[in-house]
Amino acid sequence: MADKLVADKHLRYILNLMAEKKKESFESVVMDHLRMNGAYWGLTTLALLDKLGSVSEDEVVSWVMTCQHESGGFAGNTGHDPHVLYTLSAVQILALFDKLNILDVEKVSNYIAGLQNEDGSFSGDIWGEVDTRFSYIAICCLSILKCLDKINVKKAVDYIVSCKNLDGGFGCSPGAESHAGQIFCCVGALAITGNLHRVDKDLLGWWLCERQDYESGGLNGRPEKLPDVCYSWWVLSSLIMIDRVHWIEKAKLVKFILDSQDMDNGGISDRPSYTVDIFHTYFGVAGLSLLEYPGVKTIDPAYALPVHVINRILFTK
Ligand code: GRG
Repeated sequence: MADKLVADKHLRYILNLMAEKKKESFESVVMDHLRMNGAYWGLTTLALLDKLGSVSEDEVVSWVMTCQHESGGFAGNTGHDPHVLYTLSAVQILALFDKLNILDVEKVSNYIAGLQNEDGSFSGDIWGEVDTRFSYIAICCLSILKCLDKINVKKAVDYIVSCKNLDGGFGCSPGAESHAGQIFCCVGALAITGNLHRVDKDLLGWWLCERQDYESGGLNGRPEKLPDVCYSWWVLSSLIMIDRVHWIEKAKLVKFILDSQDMDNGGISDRPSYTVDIFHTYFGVAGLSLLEYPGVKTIDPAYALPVHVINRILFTK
């Protein structure tokens, strides 16, 4: 049982994972193809703990740039293929370090805009898979780069709304089951584009607050599934964006996240007693940030970056 966030242990865990000597570890090897996402999860956790200064900015930024392709998109690692999933993480990492100025914004934004389809949806890369995750990524990325005018926002929004279900939630495509991860994407994209009035807030808020497991306090991603720390992010951020976060029991959720920490070696896992990983470490700390846990910096629920970073980007020229 844990009664506090062991921030120093999480810092050690993340720094070890990023260090060269750990490149052969199991977690490192299975993450090889999505290292860009892993870097975003680890670095944003550090930023929320006010420890971003513990890593070499030059090293990270130059590695990020080695992952960019001629098309303008970024890959998950050096020598891999580009995809919007990694392009958003690359842009977010540069934003964390206040280094967006080194980007060829024209090139990156053309890559993303070129993936919009006739019906307003977005493909993730040249191979064409369509998913509301990619709609969110395109909108979030282009908003950070101040290039939303490069896409047809109205069509993008109408497509997202076409993925809304009778239960108030959203799926990955029209008619697909509501899932908290996709709900974050759809609500986030609607928030960024000023279209939250197209969400049925009470209906969706009810579906989202029903994700809380009464016993453990943790949240799941859809009915009948196990609670998982990462939904502290996907569900809570959505509830905050639609102004219904007071519909869950915050103290119980804080306890669930704290109980999922590895108190000896740092890191946070899916749920108490499971094995930690960087994904759950990030979404656990990000969840605590949304829960206003003391000592954790505030994260923006739509952009998934610290509020001070978003303010720097959106409110400066
Ligand atoms: C910048 C935060 C951020 C996100 C970028 C990639 C993306 C946009 C969003 C992903 C949203 C999503 C679908 C999250 C869910 C991830 C997850 C834990 C899926 C597991 O699904 P199942 O079916 O698990 O394996 P359940 O919990 O339903 O049993």
